[in-house]
Amino acid sequence: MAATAFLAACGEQPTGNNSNTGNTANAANANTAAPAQTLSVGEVPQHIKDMMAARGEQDKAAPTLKIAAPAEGATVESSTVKVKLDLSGDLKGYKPHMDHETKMGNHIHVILDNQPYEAYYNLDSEFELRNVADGEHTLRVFASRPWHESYKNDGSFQMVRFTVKNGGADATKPATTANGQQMSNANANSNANAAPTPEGKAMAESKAGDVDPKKPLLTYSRPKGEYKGRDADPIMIDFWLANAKLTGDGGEYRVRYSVDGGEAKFIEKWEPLWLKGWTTGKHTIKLELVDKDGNLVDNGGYNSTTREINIVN
Ligand SMILES: [Cu+2]
Repeated sequence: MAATAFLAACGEQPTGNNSNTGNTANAANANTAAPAQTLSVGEVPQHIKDMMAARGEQDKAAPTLKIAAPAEGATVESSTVKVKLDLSGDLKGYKPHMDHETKMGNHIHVILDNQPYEAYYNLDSEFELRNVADGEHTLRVFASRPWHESYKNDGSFQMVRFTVKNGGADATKPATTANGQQMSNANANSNANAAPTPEGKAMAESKAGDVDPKKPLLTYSRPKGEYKGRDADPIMIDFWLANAKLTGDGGEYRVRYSVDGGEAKFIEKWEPLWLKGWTTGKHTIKLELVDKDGNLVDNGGYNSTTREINIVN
């Protein structure tokens, strides 16, 4: 994995429309200032379009998820919380599964409280949230494509609240990762039929927000983790919206985003947004649900979320 250390941020010529510059797609407008980055809205990249085409009808599926465990309102007396999901609906061939070679595949995004999501690939085996702290928690799940774009039909998204009591989580244990694209770990046990070690992960300490499931709720999904190569430019912003319609979809809300604390921009239609022009290094992305006047619509703190990503190239 030739991690060529790579000092391109300064002095590159503007890359204009970077058709296929691979690792060198960066620093769009860096005249001399170091990590200057000018992002613009780009197209769905060709390799994603190719995957869409190869999937036939699957992209038009309407998967329905049910959280079988933990049950809404459940008390779990363990710091290991087993997640069990049922998938039904109009699937058109949609099935979570990781391809061993590409390490990609349909999967479910699983979110404890407002942490970065974890990927869940094999619904036939349980998924474990490990080291979950005592207290109240929310769990959110939704169906996702191999390139992490969520299915946005009713029923794809589910949320429950549960409580961990006397779970014995080790509070000194550090969060497993803040920068991890942990997808590839999920298949440590991927020899399909072998006695399943459940997928799962130790969780950072967190608590539920005071979320009202009937109120507008923005769930941050992408970007997250580490990006390299063709995946690093453009990068997709994607989220789940419950109980709220954006202005461009006939509603009254907007999603406001900003990168690296810069100028706020707005998303007015609920669909993935591909941004190009990323420079190598760490970046923060903030996503917020706002009303027509630009005021944050609060819901337990979840409607304003900032994540850090790392572009390694
Ligand atoms: Cu994903």
